[in-house]
This record gives sequence, structure tokens and C-alpha cells, in this order.
Amino acid sequence: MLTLTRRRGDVGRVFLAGILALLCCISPARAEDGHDLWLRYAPVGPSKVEGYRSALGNVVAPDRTPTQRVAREELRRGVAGLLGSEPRFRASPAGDAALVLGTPTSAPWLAPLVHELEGLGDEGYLLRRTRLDGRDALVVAARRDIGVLYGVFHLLRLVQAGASLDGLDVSEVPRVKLRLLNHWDNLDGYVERGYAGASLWDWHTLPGWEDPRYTDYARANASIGINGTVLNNVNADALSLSPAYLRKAAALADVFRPYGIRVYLSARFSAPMELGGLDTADPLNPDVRQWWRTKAEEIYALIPDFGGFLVKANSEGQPGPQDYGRTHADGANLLADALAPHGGVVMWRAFVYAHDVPEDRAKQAYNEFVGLDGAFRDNVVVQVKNGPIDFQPREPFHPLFGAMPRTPLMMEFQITKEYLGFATHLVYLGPLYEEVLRADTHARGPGSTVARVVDGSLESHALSGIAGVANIGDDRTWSGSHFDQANWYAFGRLAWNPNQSARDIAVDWVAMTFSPAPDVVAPIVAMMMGSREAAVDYMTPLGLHHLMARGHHYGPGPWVVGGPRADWTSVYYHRADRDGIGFDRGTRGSDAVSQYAPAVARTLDDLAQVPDTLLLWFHHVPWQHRLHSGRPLWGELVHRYTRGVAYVERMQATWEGLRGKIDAPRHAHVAAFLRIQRDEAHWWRDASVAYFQSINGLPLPAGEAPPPHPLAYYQSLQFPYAPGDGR
Ligand code: GCW
Repeated sequence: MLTLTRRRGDVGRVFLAGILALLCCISPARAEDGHDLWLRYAPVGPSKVEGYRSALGNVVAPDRTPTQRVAREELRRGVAGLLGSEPRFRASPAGDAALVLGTPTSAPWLAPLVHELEGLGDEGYLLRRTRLDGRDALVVAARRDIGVLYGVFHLLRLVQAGASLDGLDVSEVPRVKLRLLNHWDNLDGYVERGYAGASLWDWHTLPGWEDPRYTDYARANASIGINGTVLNNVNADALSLSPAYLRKAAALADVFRPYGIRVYLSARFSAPMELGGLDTADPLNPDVRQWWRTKAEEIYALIPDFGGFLVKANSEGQPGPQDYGRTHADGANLLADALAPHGGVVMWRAFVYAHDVPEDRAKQAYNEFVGLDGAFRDNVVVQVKNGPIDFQPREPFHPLFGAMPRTPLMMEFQITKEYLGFATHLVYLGPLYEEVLRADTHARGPGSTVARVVDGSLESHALSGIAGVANIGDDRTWSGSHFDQANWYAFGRLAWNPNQSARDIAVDWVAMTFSPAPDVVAPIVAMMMGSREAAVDYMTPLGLHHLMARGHHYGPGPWVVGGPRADWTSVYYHRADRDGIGFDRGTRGSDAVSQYAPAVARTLDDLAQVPDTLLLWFHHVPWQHRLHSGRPLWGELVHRYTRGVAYVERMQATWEGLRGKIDAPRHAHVAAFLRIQRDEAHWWRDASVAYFQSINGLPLPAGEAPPPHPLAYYQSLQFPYAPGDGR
């Protein structure tokens, strides 16, 4: 009996194994965990292999420098994965058609292109189907090795998307000089506002152990043109500048260098006291100035291409020049002078506000900085968040953009979704970035977009930059979820060229991350494109802002009141009472509108013209006020909360329809996160409706479901270990 059972079991197992093997072969998608990001290099369809092989099968690529070697290796990896066989590397393009990589110096066959390449700067590249020595060739050419690497990634992207290489003729030049990630990573491995696990940097084992993930991080960033990374939190620990930690940073810099990525550090303004034993950090004190000069020399001895410092000063408790009665310009210039001999830059943050200033918080950064225009050294960039408050689901563009013509202003976006549902909500940030970059400041008349301020073209600045607060950690997916990878990706692509379309970028990302099949790309892109607006709807519609729970910002907290400072409460921002809701920032209110150029200010100030999307940001409005939809404000508000939830339910249905077209593990992961998002979108809607109804006493509009719990229930929820909280 026993033997028989065992035999039956064996037969069963063999049968099961057979079925599984069969399923693996016929399954449209291999099982994946997302770790390969958009660089999966999954096989192209059989019908395409031959065509691509004739263009990419024979490669001529130099391998003398580290960057040449990584370009060559990336190409090898890509071709092997996509086409199923290794390319043949050859010494010269003689013979069959070839793919030729290089610069006119590293690949002499490209000499005829030398003049054309001149206009591409240090990082641009050319992809072209052409004839070299009378033979068909595909060239990836640039003035510098790094341009060639960028070109290789572009070429592989085209193949991943299934694009034709016939007649290829593309030239690309980045429009922005500094394209940086900002890591808010602490030295103990905790990531402030991080939802993707612990820091990728294992400071303890550095510099002895260089985790291979550091290389993959560099590959991923180079593939989207990111050329710098600030390793540590802006709430900085002075220890990052100590000799031991500088050696660790230098090890990372060594890994990143071949990929064109420079290392930067957040500098704590009081480091001369904490590390140097001085009794002041006054920027005009000669000992302090000497301390920073010596520190810069020490850093450059270890990291010859060190990028520079990022500084958060006199904001949220951080030390700064104002502690000594000096200005932000004095502080920035102190560091700029220390770095200048070595070619480093200072990115001085404008995220500055003080709770003891009885002024609308949205106005404070502008008030602090606008008068300092022209007072900064040439190697200083002022880094400005996209909006005047703090990375909310929607904000108007920051009024400093366009208001400091003599100072290069760098954009700071948040990629990590502190206020947008953490990693579990599917919110594609491409449309948010695009909305801000395309906004017209009118600083020099119509067409003075934020993108033109940031890329330096509006005022002809040599320095320009875009930074994104990273969403990267040690999670297998890198970003905490599969779809959050798209935000890292879109950030990089827009930093390269802020005029690109968020939709086009999403198309590329989906093709590379999931599949180029149109019946996969179209529904996913459609779902992504509306996802940010949906989050605005279920969290903070019509210009509401800063209504998240206190501290960790997880979930709704429109009732948050009291505590150490008014501008860290929700009631400060929504100002709801029995009669109406919204923050009056018009000319009769806080007058924040007047910080914008007159053409913009007029529109925002006028209740009839202000877009509904920013209504309650700029106006305090009666609950009965009619909106463009014809609904009264209260009806519109509830309508939008409900609409946001419904969108998430539609995303679930779309995703369900993709079952079988996406590999099972990733499909299940996304489906589970969408369920969390749906529940939390409901929670946001219900808690907000219950709260505002308790204030205005109005009945729910017809057809709207009442919140399932009383307000007190929502207010009682506590999440003491919600991730990412500042500490
Ligand atoms: O968005 C807020 C965050 C803080 C952060 C701060 C800043 C690094 O809640 O955690 O601190 O902004 O940007 O400095």
C-alpha cells in the first residue's frame, strides 16, 4: 500500500513537472521580480530577430577606457538578451555591415563626423544609419565616451520597444547640465521619506565591499541620463564629511565614475564646529572659511571629480548662516569659494520657512530669496521645490521660478511619494512633472516656461539643474513597487529634456518594463496617465493641500490641529468653517498671488479665471459657490473624492484584464498593491467627507454614499510605525 502510494506520488510529481515545464514554455511572460528594472532585455519577437541581428550582430567598439568598456558590455548584454545570441566584436568595420561605437578619437572611422559631433557637447550623441568606407553601418557616435554610453542605452531602448532601425538618424543633447538624484539616506541606513526599504548604501561595509547593486544602480541611472547623486540626507549628519565617511563615498564614486555619475554630499552647515572643534560656523569667520577650504582639498584628494555640496540651512531646525545674522547668500558663497578651485558647485536649497514668521508659509521662500538675486557666486545654484509648500499632489509652480533672473535655479522634484500614497499607490508622476515644467511664468512674456527657467535658456545661464528626491532602497524592486520605477525613469528622461511628453516616456517605460505588445502598452499607459489626477481627487481635490496625517503623512488628517507649529497643521491650510473653505492667497488675502508675474497673478486672483484645480489654494470660497461644472463647491468636492476612488477601481479592472500578459509574480504584486490603494482611496474619501461634513453640516449630494464610520473612528486611527517618518 505504502509503495503504491509512493509510486502514485512519483507519477503525480512527474506529471506536474511536465505540466509546469509546458506552461513555462507557452507562458507569454517569464516570471520576474522587477529587479532588472527597464533593462530586462527580454527577447524580441522571433519575426524581428533577423532584422535586428543584421544591424547589431557585428560590433566595432573600443575598450580602452572604463566607460568604453561599460558601453561595450552593456551592448553585449542587451544584444544577447534581446536577440538570443552574443554579438561578434571585431577590430574594424571592414567586411559585413557593422555597428560602430565610439568617438572620433576612439574609433577613427568616425572621423568624418567630427564637425557634426561638435554641436553635441560633452554628453550628446548621434545614432545614425550611414555608410562608412562604402559599407552599411549603424553608428553610435559622440565627442566623449559618456555620450557613446548614453547612445548605446538609447539604441537598446529602441530595440526593446520594437522600433525599426531603418534610416535611423537621431541626435540628442541634454538640455540640463546637472541631472541629479537626492538621497535622503541617513548614515544608519534609514531613509527619510523612503518606502523602498533601507538605504542602498551599506556604509558599514564600505569602502571594503562594493555591492554589485551599486553598479546596477549606476547602469540604471546612466540609461536615463542621470549624471550625479547626492548620497546623504539634506538633514545632514556632519559625519558624512569625516575622513572615514569620505573614503566610503570615494568608493561609491569609483563605482559610478565609468557611468558618468558624480558624487555629491549634503553638507551640514555647522560641520566646522562638530568636526573641526571651532566654536562658530559663522560664514564670515576666517577660521570657518579656512576649515571649509581644507575640507574641500581633502575631499578632492579622495574624489577628484567630486560634484559639490547640497545644503539645507535654516529650515526645519537645520543650522545655517542666519544663526549668525548672515544671509543665505553668505552661507552659499562660503562653500562656493571653498569648492571653486576644484570646479565644484553648491546647490543651496530654497525650502526655507519659519514658524515664528507670521506670514503665509507659501510666501516665505520667495520673500527670503528674491532679494538675494545676483548675490550668489557663479558656482551656486538655488534649488527650489516645484511648488511653494511641499511636494503636494498638486501645487502651483513655485513663484521663485522666473523671479530670480540673475541666479540659476534648479528644480527639486520628489520621486519618492511622501504625499502621494507611499509605494503602494500607483501614481505616475510624469504628468505632475510635465505640468510644472510646462507652466508659464510669464517672466519674460508668454512662453517663459518653468522648463526654460530650469534649463537655463530663459536667462542664458551656463549652470542648470534638476534634482529628484530618490525613491530607491534595498527592496528587490528598488523603488518599493513595480510602478514606482516609472517615476525614477520619467524623472531621468525629463531631466535630460524637460520638454518631453510624460505619455511618450510612459510608452517607452511600459514597453521595456512589461512588453512592447500594443495590447499591453495601451491599457497600462492609459491607466498611468490618469493616476496622478485620481490621487489628487481622492486626497486633496480642487487645490486643497497638506491634509495628510501628522508626521509620517500616511493617510488623511484634515483635522490635524495644535502641536508645535501652526504651519504643520491641516487646519492652517484648508481653513474650513461653516461658511466656506480654502486659503485666501488673493490680493485681499495673504497676497501670495502677487509673487507671480502680473499676467499669472491676475488669473490666479480672479475667482472666475483661476483654474478649478487650484481654486482652494488661492481662494476661500463659500460651500455654495458654483464651479465650472455647474455643481456647488460642496457637491463638486464630494464628486471628486468619489471619482478618485472609482478611477482606482477601474485601474484594478484594467490590471485584471492583463492577467496572462504580464508574468504572474509581478501581476500579483501590482494587483495586491492596487487593492491596498483602493482601500486607502476609500479611506481618504470617507474620512475627508466625514470631516468636512462635520464642519459645514451640509447633507451629502444625492447619490453619494455616506462614510461607513463616524468621524471619530477615522480620527482615532494611529500608525506609529508608518515608514519614512523624519527623525
Ligand atoms: O517634505 C518635507 C519632509 C521632510 C524633509 C523636508 C525637506 C528632508 O517632510 O522629511 O526633510 O521636506 O525637504 O527638507
